[in-house]
Amino acid sequence: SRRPRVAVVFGGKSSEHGVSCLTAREVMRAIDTDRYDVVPIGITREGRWVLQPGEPKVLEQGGLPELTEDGPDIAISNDPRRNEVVVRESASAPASIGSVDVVFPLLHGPWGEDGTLQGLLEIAGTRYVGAGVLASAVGMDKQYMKLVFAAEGLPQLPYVVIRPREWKDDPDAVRESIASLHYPVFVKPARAGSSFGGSLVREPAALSDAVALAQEYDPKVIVEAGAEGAREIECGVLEDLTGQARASVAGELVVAADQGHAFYDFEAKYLDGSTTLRIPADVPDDIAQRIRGHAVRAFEALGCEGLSRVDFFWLPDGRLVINELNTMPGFTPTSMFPQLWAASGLDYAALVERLIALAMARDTGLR
Ligand code: G1L
Repeated sequence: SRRPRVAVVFGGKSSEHGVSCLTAREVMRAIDTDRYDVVPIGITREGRWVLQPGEPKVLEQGGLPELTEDGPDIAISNDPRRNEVVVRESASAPASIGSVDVVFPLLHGPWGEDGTLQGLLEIAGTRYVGAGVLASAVGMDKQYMKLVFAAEGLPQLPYVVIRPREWKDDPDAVRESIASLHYPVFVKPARAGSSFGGSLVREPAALSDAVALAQEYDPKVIVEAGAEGAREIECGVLEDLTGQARASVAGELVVAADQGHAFYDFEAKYLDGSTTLRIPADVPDDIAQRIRGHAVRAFEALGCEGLSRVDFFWLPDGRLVINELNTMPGFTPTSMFPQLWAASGLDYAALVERLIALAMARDTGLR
């Protein structure tokens, strides 16, 4: 019997194009090619879908993984008898590269994790790794994510949503509700997909600039309580082969204090190496157990599939609150999610294998 074909889709129009290429390289390296055929599909920064020729490993230019724009364009067939990813060799006569059994979407932001790519794959009848349409869309929108957490009874910090009209018509009322969160606050685009457009606001005078910045990324803006002095603890959730959601050990993001960063600053967190992972997190057992329980509840409340990383704040006053859930967490071998599972006994290759197996076992057309 032929090997199942796994299409890895990566790159994309988002600011995390490069991260996505890097992640795709690692995922493709980890896929056991005795068991699966890998079909690399790149999405250019302009949004063109391009088949990546040759060995996935060739995908490298000047030390950094980069995708090739020279390959043939890709289109997804919506023929329900074929469910194929097809190559459009000329616009009028698409040529098939054969059917693809599973798509591994490694994309951030627009088209990637907001449910739209997932919807396209649903229509094509193609199985894919990770969250479906609804969970992806909810996981992308901080307002709706918080509504679902609240309905599930998960503890969280208060927040305020700012829509453009409210901000224009009655800024004083908006400012008043923000003041009740107590400064400092975080001001962020509601559907960010990354940390861009967010800022820490220490005083009311700095609010207008922060809202204007966030609105450049999303007209809907969310303001969150600042969680001063909180420790940030994260937990991985992964389905086992029976479809039961399981929690990893908890891990802590430790941001070096003395580097002059606004805390939870994007740069500190991802770019300059001043953040380290402490796995397992050095927290009391009952805190770790509550985190793991809440993580699974959050996963199920959103209707996630496959995997998620769930992030918490452990506050100086002892309260534990959920911050957010990420349906597409950082996924290089050194990222938090794979490291959490490595510490829980599942290495990177086994993780990738599990995700593909879960996707292959799914029904299509029944959601
Ligand atoms: F497909 C999975 F497994 F659901 C999946 C997809 C995407 C896991 C993790 C990611 N992450 C990324 O694609 C990214 C964080 C590299 C986006 Cl740029």
